[in-house]
Amino acid sequence: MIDRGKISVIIPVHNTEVFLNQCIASVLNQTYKNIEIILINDNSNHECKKILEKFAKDHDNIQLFQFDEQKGVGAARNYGVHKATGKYIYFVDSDDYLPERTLEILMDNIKDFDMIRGSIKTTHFDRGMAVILPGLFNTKMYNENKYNLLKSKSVLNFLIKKEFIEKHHLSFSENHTFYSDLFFMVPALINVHQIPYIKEAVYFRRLRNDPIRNPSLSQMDKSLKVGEFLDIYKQLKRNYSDDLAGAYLDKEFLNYYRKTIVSYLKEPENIDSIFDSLHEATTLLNKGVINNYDYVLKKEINTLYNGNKGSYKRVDKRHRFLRELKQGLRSKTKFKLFIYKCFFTKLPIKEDLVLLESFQGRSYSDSTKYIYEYMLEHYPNKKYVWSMNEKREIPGNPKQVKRLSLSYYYYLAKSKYWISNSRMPNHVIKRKENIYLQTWHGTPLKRLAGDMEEVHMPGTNSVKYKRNFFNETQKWDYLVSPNAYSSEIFKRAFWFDKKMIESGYPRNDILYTRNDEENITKIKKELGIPVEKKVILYAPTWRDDEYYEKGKYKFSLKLDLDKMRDKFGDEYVIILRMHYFVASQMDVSHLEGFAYDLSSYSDIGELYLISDILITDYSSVFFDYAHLKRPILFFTYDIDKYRDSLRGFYFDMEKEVPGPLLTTSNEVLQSIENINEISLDYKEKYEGFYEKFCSWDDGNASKKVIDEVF
Ligand code: C2G
Repeated sequence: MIDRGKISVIIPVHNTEVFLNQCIASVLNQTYKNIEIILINDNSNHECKKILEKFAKDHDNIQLFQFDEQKGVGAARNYGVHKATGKYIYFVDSDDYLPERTLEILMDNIKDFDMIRGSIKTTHFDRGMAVILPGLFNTKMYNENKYNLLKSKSVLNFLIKKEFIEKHHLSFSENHTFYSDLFFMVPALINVHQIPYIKEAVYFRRLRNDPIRNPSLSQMDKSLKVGEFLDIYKQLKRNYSDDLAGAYLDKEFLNYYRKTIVSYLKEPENIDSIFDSLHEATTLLNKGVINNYDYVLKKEINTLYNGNKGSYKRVDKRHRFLRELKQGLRSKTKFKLFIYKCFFTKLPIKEDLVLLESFQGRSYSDSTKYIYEYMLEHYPNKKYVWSMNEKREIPGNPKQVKRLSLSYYYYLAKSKYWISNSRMPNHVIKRKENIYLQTWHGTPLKRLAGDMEEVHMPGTNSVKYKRNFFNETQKWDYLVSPNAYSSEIFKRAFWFDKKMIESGYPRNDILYTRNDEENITKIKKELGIPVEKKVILYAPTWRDDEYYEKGKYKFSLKLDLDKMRDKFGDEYVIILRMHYFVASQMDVSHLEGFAYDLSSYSDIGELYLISDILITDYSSVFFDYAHLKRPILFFTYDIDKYRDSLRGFYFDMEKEVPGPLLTTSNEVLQSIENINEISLDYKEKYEGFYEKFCSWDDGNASKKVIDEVF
């Protein structure tokens, strides 16, 4: 490797302690060795500061500068340039990553040019780090089209001669947070004629997994960004008369208007707040630039240019409707949404209407069912609508609507109250008058929503998943909690700060009110289960990574049912109860009279009541079953994978759960044989577990919830 002069790598840092080690190590690890690393701590937290100080102490080529108040990326980078002693300047963000040859490749190709750029890849880093393969490096020259390199509006992965920066007094804006790079890059590009671009010199930019709690700059609030963008556009247009730069800025402005501003203006009050600035921006557009755009954009921009807010609002409203209609005509589903959005949600809300749903319309079950049955008795004057995938017999004969049908949307819009035990569709519009009671459906063992590091469900990207989840939880007015442990997790994982109803679960009321011989016999008879036989219930959860397609999960049964029947067939029967996400069919036809597949039976609570032993794994069912104080076996044959790579747990199962963790079917069989001994062994642990997770319930949770909401 040839030494072609020193590079100053400037890394501004603000609270990126999770990513920092990886980032700095990747710079230290560069094959191009003549570098100095300038770290600017923009007033980060203690943990971050500690990491930075350690790096600075351990490496002679790292210098650390600290700001004692937060000044922003722009100020930090300017300070870095000011301190740099290298011939070249290169910026890295403190959550990003460089493969080891990036700087070497850039240096080999910059030659006499003032700057060079490599390619930027955006990634979650969930497939590990990529490396650059050795090979032929293709240099592509950017001339007239040089502004294409600025599509991401960022200085990242440009290697620039320091002399050039000084000559043209390039600096970042210190008054702007999001687009501060443009102040540096626009004049930089005005002053170069040619820039080589090397595809193989890669810079990996991290897509943050938590857009809510740990957002990157680009994931932050729109209202701040829009104001800033307009401001920067106007300043740059006024400062530089260069044709190519002007054309670039105009194009960026029109794209930004279309992509971001239009959706920002959905709230009419936002039009009031930025209209003047927006009008001013349109007066700076080059003559004729708008001619190449479509009618709708032309009309809006011309109206803005004329400066009459009233007529802009009218045009905006009309176009918004047309856009919705255009979307709506794309498919039957979209048409329903169009009607919902543009008509149903404009109708008055009915005060006495309650819409209910359980497990996304899959069943008449869970807490929603018990809340409903309580309300039916105590609030007979309210009108109830159940959202169901298929029509069922429901007490009180309420109206049933097929989930996601036109009448579902109609009742969704008209009902004042919504009660559900899981997420509603993303596009549900909550109006001011709506009251949304969310019961949720289990004490969490597996990490939930905001607490999940990576989301491994098929067809789901972590950022989108969390953002959608966040949008959902912000609609909840009330959330039911089964125990103090869950309250704490729910607040954090659901970003929930409204009313937590700490009542225990309505779905578990029957475990107190109907736990008697007469009732148990009745349920057994209804299910066709021999009354004299004892019952084992096998109720495992689903696996995020085993599926046929999105939402349809696989399950392969690891219990040896034939052996079980041979051993216990005289005394027991077994109920197989798969999670509602599992689409695999259990074939138990050859085990008639011993194995019963009740996966589609609506209410698992009734199955708890009639069973003498529960076998489960990581499903929240064991928290509920524990209310009965009956023995539980944990068939956790894949615990390492499940805990470590799929979900992560909130606590150590081995230490806390009130039964043994078993890994083979034989161990399960042995445990059933010795079930009395196991119960004795786990007695004390069970009591502690019950105290922690079950002590709020006493059979009155439905009443407590309803008293709170109504
Ligand atoms: N369930 C069921 N049958 C199963 C598994 C679960 O009927 N074989 C029901 C139970 O009511 C259980 C609920 O679905 O409490 C949630 O199931 P989990 O297996 O815990 O999994 P999940 O749907 O991912 O929800 O906070 C709880 C979590 O969100 C878990």
